[in-house]
Amino acid sequence: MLKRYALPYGYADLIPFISAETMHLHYDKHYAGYTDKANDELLRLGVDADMQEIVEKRIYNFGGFYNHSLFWYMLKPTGQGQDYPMAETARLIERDFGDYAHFRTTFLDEAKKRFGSGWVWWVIDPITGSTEIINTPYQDFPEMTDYGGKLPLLGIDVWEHAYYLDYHNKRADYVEQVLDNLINWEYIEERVIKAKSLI
Ligand code: MN3
Repeated sequence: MLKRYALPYGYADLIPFISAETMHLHYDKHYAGYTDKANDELLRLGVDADMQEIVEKRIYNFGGFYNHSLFWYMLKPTGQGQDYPMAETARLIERDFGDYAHFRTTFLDEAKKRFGSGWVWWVIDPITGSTEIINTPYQDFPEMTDYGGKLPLLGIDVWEHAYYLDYHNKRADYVEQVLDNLINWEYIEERVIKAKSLI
């Protein structure tokens, strides 16, 4: 059975960029919903079910569980930690985007390209090691073959439920505030180091 990952900070720790109300809705309602439905699927299919088949045919609930489980840890409480990429992350960004400013603009532009629900990701190709920014619809995730089997290094949820209470229809503002203020670059650095060790 899948268990919700504990929120690594309090519901109010992302204020003023994300309200406690949004966090309660997002973690208690939406994340719990994906987790419960994914567990219902597991129960219905039985323990002998082929995981590959489960995941491919039931992306929505399993993807919802997986994407959110990553997302909570990609964020840090307001005012804690650093607001810029650390050593290995910065090196990778400079190599593939020239500098952080260009990376940031590319990320924000990609968020605008995603019409409707989905996610924006900075991903690494596990074969070539090159990185890029992509968006995925609904609860799809970068490891899926449709997206070339990439590994997610950083992702932001751009579903309406992630920002509507705080930003109304101003999705670009939400993405910008999260990217500039709430990214847990220490955790992203760990993901970069781990991904590079697999290449
Ligand atoms: Mn969400």
